Amino acid sequence: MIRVTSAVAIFACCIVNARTVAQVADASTARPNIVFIMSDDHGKQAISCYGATAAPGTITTPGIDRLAREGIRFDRASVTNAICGPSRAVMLTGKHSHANGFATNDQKFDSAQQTFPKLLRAAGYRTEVIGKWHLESDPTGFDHFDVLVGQGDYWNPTFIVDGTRTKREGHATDIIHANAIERLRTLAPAAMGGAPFALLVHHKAPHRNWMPQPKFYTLFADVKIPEPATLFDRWEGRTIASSMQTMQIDRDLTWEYDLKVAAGRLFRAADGTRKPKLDSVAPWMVRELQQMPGSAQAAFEAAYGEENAALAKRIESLTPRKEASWKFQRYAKDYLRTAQGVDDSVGAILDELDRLGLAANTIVVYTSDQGWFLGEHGWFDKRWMYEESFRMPLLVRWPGVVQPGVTSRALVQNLDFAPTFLEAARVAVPVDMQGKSLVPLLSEARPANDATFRDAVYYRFEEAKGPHTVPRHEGVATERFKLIRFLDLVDRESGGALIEVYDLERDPDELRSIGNDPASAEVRAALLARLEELRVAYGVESAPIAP
Ligand code: SGN
Ligand code: CA
Repeated sequence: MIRVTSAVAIFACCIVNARTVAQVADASTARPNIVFIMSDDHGKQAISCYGATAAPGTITTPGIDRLAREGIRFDRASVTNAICGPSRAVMLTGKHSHANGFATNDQKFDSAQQTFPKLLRAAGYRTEVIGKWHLESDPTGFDHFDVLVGQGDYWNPTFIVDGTRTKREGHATDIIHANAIERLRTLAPAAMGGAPFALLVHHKAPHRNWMPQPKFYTLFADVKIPEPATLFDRWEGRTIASSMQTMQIDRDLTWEYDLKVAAGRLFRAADGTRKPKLDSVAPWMVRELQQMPGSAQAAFEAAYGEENAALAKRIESLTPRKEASWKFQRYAKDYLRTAQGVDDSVGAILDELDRLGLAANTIVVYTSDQGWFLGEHGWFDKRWMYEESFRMPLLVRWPGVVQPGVTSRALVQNLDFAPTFLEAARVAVPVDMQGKSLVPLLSEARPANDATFRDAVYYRFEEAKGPHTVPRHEGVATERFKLIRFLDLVDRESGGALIEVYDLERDPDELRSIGNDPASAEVRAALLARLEELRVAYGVESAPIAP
């Protein structure tokens, strides 16, 4: 690791040549600023530089696309644990969940531990975080923090500003964005003078319950979002694991909270089959809707009222499949509308960096705390190691270092953020960090480094008792294959854990596990062996199962 050395000290040595001195002097005064923008639950299917596969040609995300044009787009980036708090803990520490101690959303992050913001701060960076935090303990290692309480509300949310609670009026995306701009303006003069900063901007959107800013209420009103081919998936060809979830669009979305339909008025309570799931709408869920200011409620009624009334007329005659299609449209549009606000924010942050003269010496990252199911396999939510939630968007712009418009298929993870930012800031990466710096993938030597960066990644989801009832699992993914082992589900035949194996080249949608195919026995054994190696390398406890 390169140490930041003052030009004066180097001159004193007299032995180095003039060119080296000039380079070091330049570099030492110009450590890059870092603007890390992370949203909550933004899948690549909803981003146009990734093809916007959910609705090609309909979804446009010019803000994020600009980062792809001017920087690098990672196509196979993945998380180590596809859930909010744990993903954030991994990002901060550069360690897997079991090593940083925060594996499920109901835990409390040990804020005394080492994080990259603390190390940057010790090295002279000014560090700040704004927006969603969701780690239960207050942020540490930041000169300034302004974060949402817990999940945070969309409307009139309460923030914790350097330890003090403050309720603000308005929509979370607007408030967090305005804060980001205000912080950039405040930080710019010192940064231009050579005092770098790291600003973490964490949007709440497009998290459930997908409440858009009113300016997006009518976006996509006249289009039909294509239904994913697997919207009515019943998970044949896989283990029973998929059927255990409660994240189905047809069954588990609630009328009021998720779909924003006044179900109480729509349905006859006496009708058993049509009875709204009112009992599953917790009071705090309803509160989110009630918190909407009057003007937003009026705009909402104007935009959604007619469609809701039309549904009310038809609902008795809708087949379950048609009802699911209706739910999908409402859900997908609200999700995309909410995500549009994030893209606007990204674009405006890039514009502001230009205006402030900071763009040339600032690394900008866009990512999400994990991916998302936008109807694929019939689901909303995340958690699974399946592609949609396992992969997240990742774009990095670093003028002068990253060549504009390149892409990478390297197996990078959110585990790698911490070492990357440290190396970029020329701070030594502690040996106990488990990620790898992405800096070698950002330079001109990238193509050669891509292939050798990492041959396999380790994944582990622990929150079996949380919402959506996804069973605990761990797994290994290589360039071509993926093995998922369900930790608490027993294979009756072998007596071992249930295992799924996918050939991502032949079966990119993961529709048929080849885990028990005799012809794939070698692949399965090799993946299990690699899984075991990774468990040892990362210090994962508990006995492995026999192959
Ligand atoms: C809440 C959501 C779930 C979501 C988890 C985790 N329910 O419980 O749908 O999976 O958060 O999300 S909701 O009623 O709040 O909408 S995470 O982003 O924090 O991991
Ligand atoms: Ca999330």
